[in-house]
This record gives sequence, structure tokens and C-alpha cells, in this order.
Amino acid sequence: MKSELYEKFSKRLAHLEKLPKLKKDKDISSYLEEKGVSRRDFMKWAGMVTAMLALPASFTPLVAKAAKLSDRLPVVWLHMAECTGCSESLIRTDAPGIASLIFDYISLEYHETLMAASGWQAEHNLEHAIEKYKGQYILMVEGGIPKGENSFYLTIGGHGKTGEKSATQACNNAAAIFAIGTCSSFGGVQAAHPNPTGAVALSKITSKPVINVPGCPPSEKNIVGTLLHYILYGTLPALDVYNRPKWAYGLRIHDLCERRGHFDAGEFVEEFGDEGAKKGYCLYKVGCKGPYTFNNCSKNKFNLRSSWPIQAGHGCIGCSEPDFWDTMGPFEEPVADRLYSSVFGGLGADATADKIGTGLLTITGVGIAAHAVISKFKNPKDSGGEE
Ligand code: FSX
Ligand code: SF4
Ligand code: F3S
Repeated sequence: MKSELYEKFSKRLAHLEKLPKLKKDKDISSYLEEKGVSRRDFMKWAGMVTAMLALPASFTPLVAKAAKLSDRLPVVWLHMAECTGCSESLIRTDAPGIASLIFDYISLEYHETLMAASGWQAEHNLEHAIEKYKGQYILMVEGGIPKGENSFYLTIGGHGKTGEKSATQACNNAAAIFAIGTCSSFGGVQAAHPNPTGAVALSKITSKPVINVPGCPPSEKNIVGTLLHYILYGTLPALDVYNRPKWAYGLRIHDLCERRGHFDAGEFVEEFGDEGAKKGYCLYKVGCKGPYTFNNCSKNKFNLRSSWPIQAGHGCIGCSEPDFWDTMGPFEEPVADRLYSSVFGGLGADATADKIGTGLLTITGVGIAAHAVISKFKNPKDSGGEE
């Protein structure tokens, strides 16, 4: 017998199937085939997304169907103050992954970097999409929202509309709102001290619920996974204290790290390029913030799943955490060298994302720091001694 959840998803998808295709051309199979993706590869990808969303493998056909129906829900994507790396993460691979192809396939009504229209035409497109799909569209916003000097540090289009106004209006009529990237989720690089434009997170300019999908940039799997999750459930996902979906941000980088065995064994890179670095030892002492960062990078990876920061030999810089530009630096020094109890304002270091407290942070911080220091003496290889 199928589970209740399976039945719920099936009903939801049957409902979506009755909605008109917003893009009149092909269905997803022929679209992907045209791009050189076989049905087998597509199903393999759907299986991977199913696992990522923590659903049983038997749900794979439903996830595939959700991807297929992703052209039924209109998406509006706004750019605020940012570097556009989030969009790049999604679209710029030399051989586009399925996630970026799906993104191409969805009904993207407005996206400044991708659309052909410009000027008045572009402004009109946005207004038209918001009006036509009132209450139905998914809003994805990339970038922080400058609120200083009456929000005029960011204006968009010929009418000089402020980013804040544009985002607020789009939020008012959206069915679901996703803050894509750390800038939109928490303010990001432009909100770093001294935050000259008074940039804030998207959640600060709307009273509606905002799902944060942070990362600077986030992986394209977390972006597309968030979209597919919404298509399947029709509701918002379970969230941690920072409104991040738990399926993606429920565990620490440190808990999912391939170098963790070396951490536990007290085997550390002491400086970049040393013997330990060649052996793939733990990067804590050269600044890895994996113990304080919640994300699934080691599972998802980047650039067609080829690598991720720690695999490439640099520590995690904590890019999916609030205020990481201010709190996680210097990026190549361990927090053990600093007064860690004040570094994160008491947030972010417990082993589970929703049980966070200063006490736990301090204990965890002290424990990690002490472990790293003691290991220096315990491990003869690291202290330069003979075995
Ligand atoms: Fe921010 Fe997105 Fe960092 Fe950039 O635009 S999350 S600066 S990678 O790309 O918003
Ligand atoms: Fe991995 Fe960093 Fe943790 Fe070391 S400190 S195990 S490199 S996450
Ligand atoms: Fe960011 Fe750390 Fe992942 S720096 S990309 S959260 S490994």
C-alpha cells in the first residue's frame, strides 16, 4: 500500500497536471533529449533529488513528474544588490547539468540576466507577470535589499523604482517566496560592516514567510530542490532557526565532511602546501569553518558534481551562515585563535540546526579548539617529530 505522503503528492501533481502549460512548446522528455540527456540519466537525476529531499526511493517517479510539471507554475526572479553568482551557479556550466536545464524549462516570467527584453519592455513584463499570475507565482529573489538613504542605493529601470519597492510589490502577490543566496537570505556581502547602503535580508521587507536558500552562491541543487519540494508538497518545507529548509541545511559541513576522519584522528594541515595538505588532512587549523556551518555541499558538490571547497583544499568559509563576512573571518585562521564565544553571537555551532545556544557554542568551540591544539602534541607527524 502506498503511504499517505505518496497519495498526497500524487493528488497534488494530478491537480497541477490539469493547469495549462505556460510554455507552449515541448514536454520535458523531448526537451532534455534535444539537449542530449537520456531518459535514463533523467531518472538517475530524479533519484538523486529524491534522496536529497530525504524521500524514499519509491518516490522517484513522483519527483520526475514534479520536474515535468515545473512548467505549470510561473516563476519571477528578481535581482537586488549582489554579484549574480547565484544565477551563475545555476546556469553557467560548460555542459549544463539537468538542474540548469530544468531551470531553462520552467516558466520563468522575469529574470533580468536571462531575458531578452530590456528597458520599458522588461519593466512591463514584470508588471504584467505580477498582475496576470497574482497569488500564483513563485518569487525567487537574489541579493540584499539596500534600505539606506530611502532605499535609493538601488534603483531598477527607467522609472527609477527602488529595489525595495520592486521586491515588496512582488512579495505581496506571490504564492511562495524564496530568498536565493546569502545576500537575499541574510544581507550578504553588501551588508558586511560597515554596510554603507543599509542592505537587509528579504525577510526584513515583507511580513510574509520567506524561505532562505543561502550560500554564496548556493548550489544549483539546493535551488532546484527547493522549487521541486514546493511543487511536490504545495506547502513550505520544515525550517531551521534561520528559515533554511532542513533537508538541505539540517547538518553541519563538519558532520558530512570527507576529511572528518582526519579531524577525529588529530591529523591537520598546518599550512597550505604541507605534507598534511597533500594527504588530505583536516583543514581546521587553516581556517575551516565547517564546524559552524550548516549546508550539504559535500553531498551536492558544484560544477557538475566535480568538487566542493574542502575537496579542493580550502576550508569552508561559512558562506551559508548569517553575517559570515564579519563573523567567520579571517578565513584562513581557526576560530580557536579568537574569542569564539562572541564571534557568532551565540548562534550557529551546535550539532543540530534548531537547538542553538551560546553555552553550547562555547562548549563546542572550546572542544574543537582544544582538540586541535592537543592533537598538535599528540601526533608526532604533525609536530615534526620522528615516528
Ligand atoms: Fe550574494 Fe548571489 Fe554571494 Fe553572489 O547574487 S550570495 S554575493 S555568490 O551571487 O547574492
Ligand atoms: Fe572537514 Fe573542516 Fe571539519 Fe576538518 S574542520 S573535518 S576540513 S569540515
Ligand atoms: Fe560555502 Fe562552506 Fe559550502 S564555504 S560552499 S558552505 S563548503
